[in-house]
Amino acid sequence: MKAPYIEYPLTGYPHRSDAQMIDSARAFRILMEKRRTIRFFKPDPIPQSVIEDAVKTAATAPSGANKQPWHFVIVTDPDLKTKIRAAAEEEERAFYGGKAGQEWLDDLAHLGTDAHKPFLEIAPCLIVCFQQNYQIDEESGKRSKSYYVQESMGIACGFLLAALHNAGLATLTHTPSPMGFLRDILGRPKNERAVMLVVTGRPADDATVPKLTKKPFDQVASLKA
Ligand code: IYR
Repeated sequence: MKAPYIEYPLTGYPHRSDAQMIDSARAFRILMEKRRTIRFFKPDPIPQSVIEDAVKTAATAPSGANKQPWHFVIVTDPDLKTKIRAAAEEEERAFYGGKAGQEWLDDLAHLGTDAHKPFLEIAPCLIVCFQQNYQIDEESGKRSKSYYVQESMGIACGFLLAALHNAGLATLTHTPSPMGFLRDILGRPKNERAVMLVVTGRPADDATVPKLTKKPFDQVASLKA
């Protein structure tokens, strides 16, 4: 059944002049250009409300038929982090030991990454992002479909990274493969699959990042005016 349509300005987002738009688009670009994937974290805890606000931001993402096919597990428990690190490093040893194949390993060489993942224990918070391949109604147990799950998840995870960065936190998108162990360790249902583990916290004072460049605008976009 069609939902009632409500007036968009009533939902709170103001109409903007061109000048305001130009300023805020530039300010946001400059903010986002400062984001880097960080692998060195301070162990200091971060306020829970910061993480909750970032996850709430992620959950505002558009999704196929508004099914919101995601669940985020916020892990700060040290024992769980230790378990996750042990299981992730086991997968990563196989990956770096040859499972990835030579081309992939060659492509990663400039990042200097390996199977050693101390940040999974050091960082104060891990946000494990699960996609729901189908949904199970909590009350009736009835199964229903999700649509464009990968696309929806990608957008939600992008919002999450932007929100954490905006709050001043460093992030690392970690994707040990396969990630089946996360469902088991975190006790998630079988309709869910972990797609990304977002490690977050304050960056270590001596954190370093590889010197990388982003492609220029004319390589990533073309104008057909
Ligand atoms: N998951 C591994 C390997 C890895 C893969 C890609 I693609 C990267 O951009 C970085 C790392 C790891 O986290 O080390």
